Order: sequence, then structure tokens, then C-alpha cells
Amino acid sequence: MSLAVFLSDLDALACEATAAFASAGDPAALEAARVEFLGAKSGRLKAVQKGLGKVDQADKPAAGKRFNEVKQAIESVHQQAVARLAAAVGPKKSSRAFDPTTPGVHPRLGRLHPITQTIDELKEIMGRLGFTAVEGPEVEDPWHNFDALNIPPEHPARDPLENFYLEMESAGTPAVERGMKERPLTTLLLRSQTSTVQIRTMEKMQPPVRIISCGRVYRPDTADATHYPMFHQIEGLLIDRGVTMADLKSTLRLFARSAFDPDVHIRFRPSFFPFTEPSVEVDMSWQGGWMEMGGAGMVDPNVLKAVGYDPEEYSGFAFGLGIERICARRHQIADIRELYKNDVRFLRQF
Ligand code: FA5
Repeated sequence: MSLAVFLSDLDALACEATAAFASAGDPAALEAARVEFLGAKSGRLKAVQKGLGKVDQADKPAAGKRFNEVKQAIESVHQQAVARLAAAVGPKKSSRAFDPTTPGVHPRLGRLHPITQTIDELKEIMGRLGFTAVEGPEVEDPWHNFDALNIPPEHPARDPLENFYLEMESAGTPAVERGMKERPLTTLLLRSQTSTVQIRTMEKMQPPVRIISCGRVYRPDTADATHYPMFHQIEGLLIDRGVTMADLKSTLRLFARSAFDPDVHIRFRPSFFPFTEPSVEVDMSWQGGWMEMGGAGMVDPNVLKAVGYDPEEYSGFAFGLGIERICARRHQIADIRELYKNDVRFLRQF
């Protein structure tokens, strides 16, 4: 066989194979074309290869070289056809095209817990009245929770059934340092009232004092609609010269009008706290009746003495209100336990 005939057969096959692969519309047609042209046993390229043996001896190197070139070219066209069909099918999972007009999914915004919101607002209101917000520890020693607040060792408020006591406190008590009656080593406790911060503040600064403190307090109370074992209080303390009960009442009235509504009434009922004299319970009008919000009174001279203030020179008032009750009244929440169920359907309302 002459070289010219061999090359002509080879080129014709290349043209046919290229056309067949390019026109294959689906994988089955492409596979059929592959078998026809590139099939290992009876493919047409194989048949042309057999003609190589019949080419004149002198032309064999040129014929062989050309055969390999054409074979590679046909295989390459086949690979391109495979890729073309695969791209047309597309990746399996995202067969749907992206539609930029589809409405998006709004990310849901988180929000502050209603108690945190209430605390922020109370700080704001009292800040406008000139009170600075201060903090105190939740784990307290009995000096700050009881002794300095004029609550003697035998007082029922110190009963283990009324408090969450923790481990033993270290030796060297502030009471002894101040020359007060020595008392035995006792345990630390979770503070049962924010009145502890009155003491911590007065220990650190000289009058005039005008502070509030908001925070968690703990009591082994049974949870019900108005009680929870962990709750929050806002403590207020004002110490200066010539402070009277009238200042206490007008401050609480201004506070109530800002926190609730301008028509709110407040009422003082005589009461007793060891750290105030006289002492009152503070009620605020609500839904045709009264709601107890907290306690208040004029700071007892014994407390002033315990922190080194001169009761002849200074006087002051203090109050402590329940923040859960304030929050419940602001948002018409009938049961404060709802605040701690972590039910987002409830919390999302505020
Ligand atoms: C006191 O805790 C005093 N320290 C308040 C005080 C401060 C008096 C300064 C004088 C001067 P009382 O135990 O009454 O007082 O608590 C105050 C308020 O905390 C209550 O009126 C109530 O609103 C709230 N409260 C008390 N116990 C709970 C509880 N278990 N769950 C939710 N709120 C409570």
C-alpha cells in the first residue's frame, strides 16, 4: 500500500470520527461513536492501523508517526465531547438555576432580656436624677449582708433556711477591724439583698453619696407568680446633710412616674428593716389596687456609724425595689416565672 493511500484513509477516518463525536447529543450516542471509531477490538481506527503493516517498508516510519498523531487527535476530540455532555447535565444537586428575584430569608435579630431592658431604663431614669450606678459582688460575707446593716447575729434573717450559704470565709473580719463585737468565723453566702452595696459604697467614699445598684439577689423562696429564688433588686442610697423622708418620697414618686406613667400613685406603709429608721414598704398603684414594690426608709444611725460616718452630721435615705415586679407592671406580665422559662415566643414580645 502506498503511503498516500494510507494517509488519505487515515485523514478520512479522522474527519468522520470528529463529526460523529461533535454531533453526539447524549452519552449513549457518544459511547456508540467511541466504540465505532476507537473500539479496542473492531474499531475503525484499529482497522486502519492494520493497513500500516502493508505500507512500503521505507514509508513505514512516516506512516506510523502520522497514525499516532491522528489517533491522539481523535481521542482528544472524544474527551471534549464527554466534557461537553457532562457540562450540559450539570452538577446533580444544583439543577435549579439561582433566581435573584426570590425573596430572601430575614435573619432574626436577637434582643435584650426584658429584665436587662428594665435595668437599663431604671439606670437611665435614676441617672437623670443624679444617681450613679455602682456594682457589688453576688457572693458576700455576713458583714456586708448582715452585720453592717444592723442585723445582729441572732436575727432570723440570718437563718440558714432564709439564705444560700457557701463555704467558710477567711479569718480577719471587718467587724473586728472596726472594733465591733467579735463574731465567730462563718460562711460566705449569696447576697440576699442589694443593700450590701450601700455598705460597700459608704466604706469607699465620703458623703455626699447618691448611688443606685441593680443586680441579682438570692433567697430560698418558693417560686410563684411574684417570687423566684433568684431575682433582681434596684437599691438606691442618698447620704448628705439634712436629708429627710420628704426627699425619699419625692424621689420615689419621680422614679415611678418615669418608670410607669405620670398618673401613678405611691404609698408608704409603716414597716421594719434593721438598717432603716423609720422604715416603710413602698406600694405603687396598679389596676385599681396597690402592688408592693419594695422597702425603704431613713438610713439607721447604726449603719452610718458602722461605715465611719457621723450620724450627727449626715442623714440619708435608702430604698430597695424588686425589678421583676417593676418589669411585670410595665409589661402587664401576670407571672414573673415566665421571665425565666427561656421561651423565645414569650421573650420575643419585648
Ligand atoms: C429588702 O430586700 C430590703 N433590702 C429593701 C430595703 C432597701 C429596705 C433599703 C430599706 C432600705 P424586701 O425583702 O421586702 O426588702 O424585698 C424588697 C422587694 O424585693 C420586695 O418588695 C419585692 O418586690 C422583691 N422581692 C422580694 N422577694 C422576692 C422574690 N423571691 N422574687 C421576686 N421579687 C422579690
